[in-house]
Amino acid sequence: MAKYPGNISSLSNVLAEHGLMLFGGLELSANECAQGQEALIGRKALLIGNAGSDMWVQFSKSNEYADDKPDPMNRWTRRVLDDVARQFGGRVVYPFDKPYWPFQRLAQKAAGVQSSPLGILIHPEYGLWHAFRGVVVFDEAHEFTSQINALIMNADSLIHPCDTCVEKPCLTACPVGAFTGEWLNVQDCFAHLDTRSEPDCMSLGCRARCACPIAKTSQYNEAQIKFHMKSYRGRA
Ligand code: B12
Repeated sequence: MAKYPGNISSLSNVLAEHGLMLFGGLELSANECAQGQEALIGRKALLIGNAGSDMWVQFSKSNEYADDKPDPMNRWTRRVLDDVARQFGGRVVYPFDKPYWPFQRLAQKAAGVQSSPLGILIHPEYGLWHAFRGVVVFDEAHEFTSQINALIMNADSLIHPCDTCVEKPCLTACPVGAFTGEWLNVQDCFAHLDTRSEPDCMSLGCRARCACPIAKTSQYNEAQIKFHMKSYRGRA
């Protein structure tokens, strides 16, 4: 069996150099696999992502950020995580590759995150200010398998951060009421973004997401918010 450097903590340390973090581990079931990837059912995997602005600090210093080509963050992510996976002997699946892997379902199983009233998953420590960048999948025989078993969590014991939030300002902050409480009306949202009228969510960020009182200190910085709004609006 191949020997990889250290353990999952070493992998976390390498991720931290890029502002990335380990959100948790899981065993993939049919519910967490993309169509056509059923061969991976039963494999152990690690969910990688970012919270706050640590990743932004690293990404915004990269060639991809500056090279003026499409999808800089996806290209940066692929370069960094493919390299990490090479070092530790796994393969990465990405949230932006098609057919899409159900990252929100995957994250609920691996990371103890649950749906907010906005539909985006809310994390007990980082609130709405996190995202997922990849899942590293390992062979059955990989030495990390038993370590991942120890990371697998019991979803029954989770506290939902929104349970203590009585006012739910997220549901009333959108200037065009695009959140129905069940889903986001993307057309209404985009129509408002295109007017650039006040409040200008393109530069200030999604008013609903910013209204969330949980984990304000993890809120993305101004440049990061603008970057994500631009890439969100660019996807029709
Ligand atoms: C396509 C897509 C979109 C489309 C959704 C269209 C649709 N409903 O089909 C659009 C462009 C609208 C979108 C928007 C956003 N998205 Co989106 N999106 C995706 C993507 C790439 C694929 C979703 C998918 O089809 N999955 C496959 C199916 C089988 O899995 P599923 O879990 O059942 O997927 C459903 C949900 O994920 C849902 N969905 C996707 N995005 C969002 C966002 C919200 C708010 C809600 C309610 C649902 C939702 O649509 C899927 C199909 O019904 C995922 C990444 C991924 N691979 O999952 C990110 C993802 C779900 N999106 C994400 C984010 C953050 C957003 C934005 C906030 C973008 C931003 N600016 O940062 C916005 C939401 C805007 C807002 N104001 O809240 C994150 C969610 C993280 C989290 N904490 O939950 C993901 C996981 C990407 C990531 N790298 O982390 N998104």
